[in-house]
Amino acid sequence: MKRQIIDTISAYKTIIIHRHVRPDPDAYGSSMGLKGILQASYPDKQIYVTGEHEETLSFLDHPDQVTDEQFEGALVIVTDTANTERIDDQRYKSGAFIIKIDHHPNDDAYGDLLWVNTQASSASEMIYELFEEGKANANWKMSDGAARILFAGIVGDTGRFMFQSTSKKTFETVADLITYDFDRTELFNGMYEVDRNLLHLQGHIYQHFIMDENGAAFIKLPLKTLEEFGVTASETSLLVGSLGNVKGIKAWIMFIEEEDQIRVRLRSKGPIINELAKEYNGGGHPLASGASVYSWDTADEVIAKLKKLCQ
Ligand SMILES: [Mn+2]
Repeated sequence: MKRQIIDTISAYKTIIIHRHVRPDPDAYGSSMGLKGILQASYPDKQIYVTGEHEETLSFLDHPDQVTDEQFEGALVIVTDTANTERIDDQRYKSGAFIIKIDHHPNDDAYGDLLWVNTQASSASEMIYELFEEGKANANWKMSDGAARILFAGIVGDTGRFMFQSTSKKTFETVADLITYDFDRTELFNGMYEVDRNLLHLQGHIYQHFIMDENGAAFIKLPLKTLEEFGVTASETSLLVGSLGNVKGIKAWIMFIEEEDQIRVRLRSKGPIINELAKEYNGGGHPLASGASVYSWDTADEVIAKLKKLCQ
């Protein structure tokens, strides 16, 4: 499969790389890392990364402006994106040939050529594997910038190597990547420095969350609290994981009041919570879900059900 991808790449003059909407470091890492490798390896080809820029990832890189005309006859490569609805820039359809490179379950098997490896820690790790094949067979070259952004993608998707998906291969990959010239300290600062007001709110969450003897916990963040700390409802998504550090916690909910609803963010270390999310206008993964309620009374109902799940 990797050989076929490399042969296909070598046959096209213009290559446009896509990734998923609301990008994370792995989305940027896999798409822009591949772009860097291809630019270094094929100076005569036109290589672009499309999609909307995410401001919080400015320290990594920026996508390109791609015109409709440039899609004509182009090879489209989509990385890190499980299904077509989530592809950023729906013009992917107007490419001449589509390659999917991803590490999520292949429920939506789109594309003319697919390489899906659910064992890979990240799409960035797969791009490095593709590079190794290209290096051996097609004289592919790595750039320092590509190594930097692939490293960021792997660090992001493995939660700094803490998640189960981190393998021997992951460590071998980053062992190679750090031999290139980039500043890891600067990179980690970009990834993990947090605005002061958000940290103050995190302190508030640690001080005021409520947990029962079975490890069911919650925190309510009404509008006035968000205003007091100068944090927007969407920014609070960065804090949902914080309570995971609490000793003995099993599952938790962060309630965030918005103008027209109360957003319910559920997380778990064991009890399955997406069924509960589904009961309240939501859904998601078994251990990470979201829902919406429209009163604090209903919020209390969700808390009661979470407590049952943790018994
Ligand atoms: Mn990913």
